[in-house]
Amino acid sequence: MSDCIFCKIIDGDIPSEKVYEDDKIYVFKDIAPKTPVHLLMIPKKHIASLAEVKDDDQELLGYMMRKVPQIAHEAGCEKGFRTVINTGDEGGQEVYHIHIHILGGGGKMPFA
Ligand code: DGP
Repeated sequence: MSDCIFCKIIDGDIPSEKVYEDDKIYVFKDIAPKTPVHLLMIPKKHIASLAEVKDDDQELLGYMMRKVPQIAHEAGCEKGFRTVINTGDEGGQEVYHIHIHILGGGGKMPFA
């Protein structure tokens, strides 16, 4: 998706603070962190939102869920973390490339 800012982050056209990358996913620090640890996990495949996930994407989404605890732990969320997926205009979604917020590190816990 040429006009997607998260696709541009994956491609390196927009700078980001990467914390993890493999062939399927990219994880980076949120530009406006709500908690001491606030990461965004995105698939390299452009999927606009959770509402756009297809049957073929189930394995990828499962892979992301399996990676979340590992990456949260490595980021310092040993005592727990919150995951948030905002979906659609009324779900508070601002960027239409599906992403999982990973929030933790202490302090007041927002919804994101
Ligand atoms: P959401 O409302 O769920 O679509 O959250 C989008 C998040 O993406 C929001 O917390 C801010 C973050 N964000 C938006 N643009 C950028 C960017 O260019 N770089 C980084 N690191 N984060 C961004």
